[in-house]
Amino acid sequence: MSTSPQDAAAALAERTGVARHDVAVVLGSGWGPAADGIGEATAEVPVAELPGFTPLGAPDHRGTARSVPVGDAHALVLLGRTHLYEGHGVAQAVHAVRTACAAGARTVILTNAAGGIDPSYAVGQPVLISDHLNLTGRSPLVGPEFVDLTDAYDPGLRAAARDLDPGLVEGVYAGLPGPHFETPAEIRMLRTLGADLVGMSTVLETIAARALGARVAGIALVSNPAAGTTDEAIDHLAVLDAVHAAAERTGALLRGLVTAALA
Ligand code: R1P
Repeated sequence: MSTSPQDAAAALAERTGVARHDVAVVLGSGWGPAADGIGEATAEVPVAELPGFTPLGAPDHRGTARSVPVGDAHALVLLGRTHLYEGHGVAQAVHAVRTACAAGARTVILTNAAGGIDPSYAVGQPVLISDHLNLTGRSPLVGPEFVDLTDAYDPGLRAAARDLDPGLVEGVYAGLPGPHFETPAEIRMLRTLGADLVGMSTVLETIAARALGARVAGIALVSNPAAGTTDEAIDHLAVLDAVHAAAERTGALLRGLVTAALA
């Protein structure tokens, strides 16, 4: 059986009855409830039933793709993602984003739950990703594909997000392979390197989407203070609770950003 993103996009079109999805949203840990803010789905497909996808391994990553009409266009909302630490390889970690681009998406909105390195960040606060540090040691690109990542996180979409939610601040996201959380010494190192947020996703997806010419926006939800910045232990269930609690604000932001991307 073929596993190409093009075949996955064709299967998605058949299963959803929607020939083209204009914008894609990838929902990270705990972001599921925010999906309802984007709009009502006309179809929801388990991604493991599409070519090239494997069942998602991270807790709370439902593993479905929703087709959501927005005005005359359609958004593809992916509930959950494949992380590098799940062991399926880099191509698998970006397969959903490549499928979304093959399905027609010219804008990809990536979300995640992240540790807050910047001490001014509060748990439950969304932060617009302004740039990233890819510390996975990997790239989804193979061969001489010299993609410019100067404005990897689209300035126009960032401005639109700040208009929608004037309280939004911006920060640099460091993407590590995981799955372990970071040590306090690593967090001090990351702060020195210029990181404000840390997590285990997003950076490879951004590179893959930019290589395909899509615009990218990234929103991290600060789910916990990073290791060593407080006395608190880091627990994935608490991460999920913090992101769930912000669903009303983040859902409205996603809806607004999808609409702005389609304008
Ligand atoms: C840790 O709690 C998990 O949540 C985040 C981290 O990357 C890690 O997988 O997941 P998302 O980045 O998919 O939101």
